[in-house]
Amino acid sequence: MTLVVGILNVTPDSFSDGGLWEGRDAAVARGVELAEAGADIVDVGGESTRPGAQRVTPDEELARVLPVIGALSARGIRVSVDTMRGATARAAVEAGASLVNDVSGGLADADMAATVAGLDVDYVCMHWRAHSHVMDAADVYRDVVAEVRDELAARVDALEQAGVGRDRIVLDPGLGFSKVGESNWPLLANIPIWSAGMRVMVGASRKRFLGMAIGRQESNPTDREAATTAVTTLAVASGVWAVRVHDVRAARDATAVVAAWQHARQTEG
Ligand code: PMM
Repeated sequence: MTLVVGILNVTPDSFSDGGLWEGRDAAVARGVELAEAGADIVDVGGESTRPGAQRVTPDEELARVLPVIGALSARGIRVSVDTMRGATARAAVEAGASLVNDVSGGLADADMAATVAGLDVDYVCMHWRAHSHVMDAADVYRDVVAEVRDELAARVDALEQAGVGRDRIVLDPGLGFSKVGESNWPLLANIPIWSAGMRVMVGASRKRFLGMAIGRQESNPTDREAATTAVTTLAVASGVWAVRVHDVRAARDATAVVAAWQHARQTEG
């Protein structure tokens, strides 16, 4: 059964929920709400990666995420940390996180791979080419599926060399990261080609390319919720390990529908 990962950005500037859960108490309450709505994991991030975003300092990132991770873990909620920094990943795991979600796949911090190798946790290795303030310019592909497959394979090699077990790694196509519009769809439509049999996480929730596909490019991110659920449904039907979403209840409903559909399937003859 596909896991539902609920998004909790403790940031002033994330594209959909930025500024909503900035204070510790508001963030913890939101994390509890996500878990009660059915999130298997709550993904806590302290640094926005929206197109154009600037980096936050390591201290600021830690101050945002650690108290929230500690409080949610203490309530028995499974937490992941959304960070590109090895030091933040280590501190988050010490505070209770059991999954490291690195949108840079280890490229932003040379210490990330060795850090994760020393921690007893799973690691989401996302496809990434450049930091957010320049990533749209890196949306240049001859064959996006082959290039993402090869670039992810290189990251998996580097992680394995640093001591991260292959069975610990989850691959993510990095929808919206160095992929503005059309580049995203071949990755969704061809998951088996680039994922090499490894576990997959998909993070399409409310992103720009969905606005473009439904003909409402300039719309508010929350207006992309039905499109998000459509992608969730198709991703779950294709067997992904996890979907990362803002609206946990909608994703839970989609996973239940796919399960009912697949359960009723008859074999021919
Ligand atoms: N997207 C965002 C942030 N973190 N992590 C993973 N693994 N995959 C994603 O697609 C992803 C991510 C974009 O920002 P958001 O937190 O505002 O959705």
